[in-house]
Amino acid sequence: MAKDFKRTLITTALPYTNGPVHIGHLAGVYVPADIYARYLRLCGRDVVMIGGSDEHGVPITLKARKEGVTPQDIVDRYHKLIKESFEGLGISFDIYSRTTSKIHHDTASEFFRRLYDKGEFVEKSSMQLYDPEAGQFLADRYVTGECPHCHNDRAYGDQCEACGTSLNATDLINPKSVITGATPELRETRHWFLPLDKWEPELRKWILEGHKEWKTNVYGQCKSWLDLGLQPRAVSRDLSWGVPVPVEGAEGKVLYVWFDAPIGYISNTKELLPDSWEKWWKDPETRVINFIGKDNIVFHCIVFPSMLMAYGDGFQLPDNVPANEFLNLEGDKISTSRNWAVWLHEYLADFPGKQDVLRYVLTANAPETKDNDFTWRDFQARNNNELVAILGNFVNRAVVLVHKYFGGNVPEAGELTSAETELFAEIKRIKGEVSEAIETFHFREALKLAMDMARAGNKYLQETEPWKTAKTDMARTATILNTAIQACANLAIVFEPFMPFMSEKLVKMLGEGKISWNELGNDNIIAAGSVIGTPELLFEKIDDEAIKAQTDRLETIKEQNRINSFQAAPQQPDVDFDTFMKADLRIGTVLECERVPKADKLLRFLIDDGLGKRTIVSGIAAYYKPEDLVGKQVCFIANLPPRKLRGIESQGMILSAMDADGSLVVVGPSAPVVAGAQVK
Ligand code: B3M
Ligand code: ZN
Repeated sequence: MAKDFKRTLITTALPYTNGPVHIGHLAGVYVPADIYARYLRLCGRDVVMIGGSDEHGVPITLKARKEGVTPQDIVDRYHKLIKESFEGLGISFDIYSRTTSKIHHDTASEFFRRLYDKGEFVEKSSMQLYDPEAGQFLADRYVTGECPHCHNDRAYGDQCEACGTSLNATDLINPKSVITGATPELRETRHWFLPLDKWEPELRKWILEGHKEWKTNVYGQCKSWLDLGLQPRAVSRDLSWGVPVPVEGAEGKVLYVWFDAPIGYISNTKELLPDSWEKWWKDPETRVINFIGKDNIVFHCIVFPSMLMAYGDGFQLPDNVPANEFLNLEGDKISTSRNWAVWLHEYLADFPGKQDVLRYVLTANAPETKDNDFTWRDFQARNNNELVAILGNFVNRAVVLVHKYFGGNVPEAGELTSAETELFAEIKRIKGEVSEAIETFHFREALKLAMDMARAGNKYLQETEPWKTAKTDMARTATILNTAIQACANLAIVFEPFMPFMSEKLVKMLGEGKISWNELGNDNIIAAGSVIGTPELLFEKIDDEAIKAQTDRLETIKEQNRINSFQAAPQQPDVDFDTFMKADLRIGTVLECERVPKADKLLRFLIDDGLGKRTIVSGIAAYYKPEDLVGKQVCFIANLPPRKLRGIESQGMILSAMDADGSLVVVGPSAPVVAGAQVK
């Protein structure tokens, strides 16, 4: 439990700066981390939340090359965009820095050097692919070629995205350099390896025995890595973008991005707290929590802890690594390269003032135990049916009624009845459960409980009916509305970690100053006589049009991806000219077109072919309404031998083009011609 520690250091995975952040990042890492940090702060605990951009790695250099700019240009662009959009969503980092900073380069460099001096690395030579034209070694994604498993010919040097297998660049069939297109050759190169096997016994003890409370997805992944047996892992690369390897004779080599990135947590803490950072990392009274996505588990639970143990000097290992699974978008995997994402900066522009709606939906639907799906329909429904109809509605009724009956002044409560005591008992019970859920990283459960508090408020008003008592008993009405306002104050507190913008607005409306978790459950947070601000809606309905704009955008992207993924069939062997000329291709005008009964693929055409009328049967019923084809001109082969299809004699064949998705489009002249015109 968090209470036993003096302070909590929260780290959040450092996003790569080769693109903006999307809802998958938010749901997986930043929203849960922010809920946790805000909750602890509200409880008055000592917390820092560390964030920053991961600005090294091969994808950034490839993007720079593609755009003809420097890697620094790329990281500058996305660091700014990411930082600003996190601020826009209210992610409350105490620092959001970057791994190209001097303090990070110095810290990472010193870290490597200490391990090197302590003899913690093994140095090994190996054969790596080298681009003779570019004069450099080709790390991971700098090589593409054919996958040895599924024979996809666009596999990368580290992974085949078609079959998901992780590869070594030297496994690829027909490898090509991404830089020059040249065929790479094998050359010898030296690298430093961290022998993870050395730390295996300690890792087993620390995780498998000491942290059985970790989420099952995290614990399970660690166990299977450990059971497979750990291998030494290379911590350097032949690359010019990154933290240079601080060893003589290591020119042209940098630290592997996964070596330097987690050290970024330390560098950023140093930058934030130059005088006291050590107690945040080395004092056993500090609790370190790493918020990450599931693809980062091995680096945070195996690799980085091994690095910290190798370094020694009291560095604390994480006390928990509450990694989430993945969020999908409308049924498909989120992908930066395929633009299949809801980008945070675009959301903020499209839905100004609705940060909390996104925070709410991503938490209500968080992929805590399994992959989950984000859909715009669900987003709309949760806003309209939960935020507007339950929470917004309760607060609005309470505030409006205080204005209506008491001129906006919180009335004095008289004698409490069981309705009031039950409501506050319920609020106190929920407080305990929300605390427990947040402290054990069950954020969606916590949010659901908080919503139950708003439901309890609505139920209270429904049962006490102050609009009725106002006709006969103003003293009772005063008690009810005082209670309702206290409930609003409780909601402002319980929702602060989840929806800080709403909470702030509500606190202001209630005329309060600072709130604290301690007050949650109290029935006298707002003093009688306080002036309540003019009623303002906390949430507004999101209409179908706004949702349609988003789903239309996704449709367009899907269409674009479909086109981009199309691979034209290889060219057929040559056909001699005379053979080709024997095919009698003509244009005909469609006189009649109808479905062939009991054959869902077939259409029967009656065609004016210039000589007379002919019947052709064609398998395109799935793609056309027959009536839409009447009057159209089509290209057909006139001299195929007649063929019976479902008892109908087909006298020729209508030509169609097959689109990327396999659908058929009839081929015809681009301007009207006479029926029977020959196609030459
Ligand atoms: N940049 C990978 C990722 O964004 C990586 C995380 C680093 S955390 C030290 O998934
Ligand atoms: Zn493959």
